[in-house]
Amino acid sequence: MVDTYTERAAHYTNSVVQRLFGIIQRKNSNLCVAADLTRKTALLTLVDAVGPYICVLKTHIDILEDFDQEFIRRLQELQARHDFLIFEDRKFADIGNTVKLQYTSGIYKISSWADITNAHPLPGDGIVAGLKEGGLEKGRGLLLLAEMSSEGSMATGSYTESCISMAQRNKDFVIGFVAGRKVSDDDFLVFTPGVSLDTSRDSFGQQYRTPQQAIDSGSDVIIVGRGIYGAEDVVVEAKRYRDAGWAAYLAASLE
Ligand code: 6AU
Repeated sequence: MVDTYTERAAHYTNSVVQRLFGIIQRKNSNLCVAADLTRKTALLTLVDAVGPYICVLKTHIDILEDFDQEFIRRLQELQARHDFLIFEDRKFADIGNTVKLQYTSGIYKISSWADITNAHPLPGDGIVAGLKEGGLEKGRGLLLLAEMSSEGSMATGSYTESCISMAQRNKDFVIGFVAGRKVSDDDFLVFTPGVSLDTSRDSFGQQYRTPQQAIDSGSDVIIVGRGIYGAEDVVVEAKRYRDAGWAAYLAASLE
């Protein structure tokens, strides 16, 4: 039997995690949609449609061709209307001083609107220290990429173990991992990409598992991109993935 989201909320100090568990319970959803669209109107239309069914919206802000600050304002309106967290999938990978600037400055000013972002542990603890300076006071949280869903990923074995140690040293800001399974006994969140009900891979080595397989491996939040935004009816698919993820969670918490 796994602990419920509500039971687990007590183990965390980071306010982002408290907010996330609250949303998951209110909406009965552990679904994160990866909204990998390149035009802001299309993206905002997608978010408005799937918003009621998700706990987290994941962005790749640098693929937007017509980004402006107005987009952020409208995204935040949708966030308030539909009650979800925003996860900017920036995958920072540089030294601390550089990532702090990339996180807080430039065109995107990610730390000013993204509740969660992520980073590769590759550069060592300095990457967390730099991002922490930009995000902790704003109440943000960080996920470390402990594993990747793509074929041939080098984030395995001792690399994954070092990533877990890095998270343990930085529990105030690191809220969990991007990974395919529960990689650590500590109560870190696990966000799992590479989830599809209909496909097992794409042409670039992306590897998919079902929501049930992901949750049974210890995932807390399933990330679905093309399975939802690539569908003819995004609402039907968002509901389908939300229901599949939630049913798998309920079954796991009763087992
Ligand atoms: O469902 P898809 O394959 O259309 O999209 C998966 C999403 C994409 C990737 O950039 C992201 O998940 N992703 C990540 C993340 C979230 O960090 C890590 C990884 O190992 N694999 C992966 O696909 O937006």
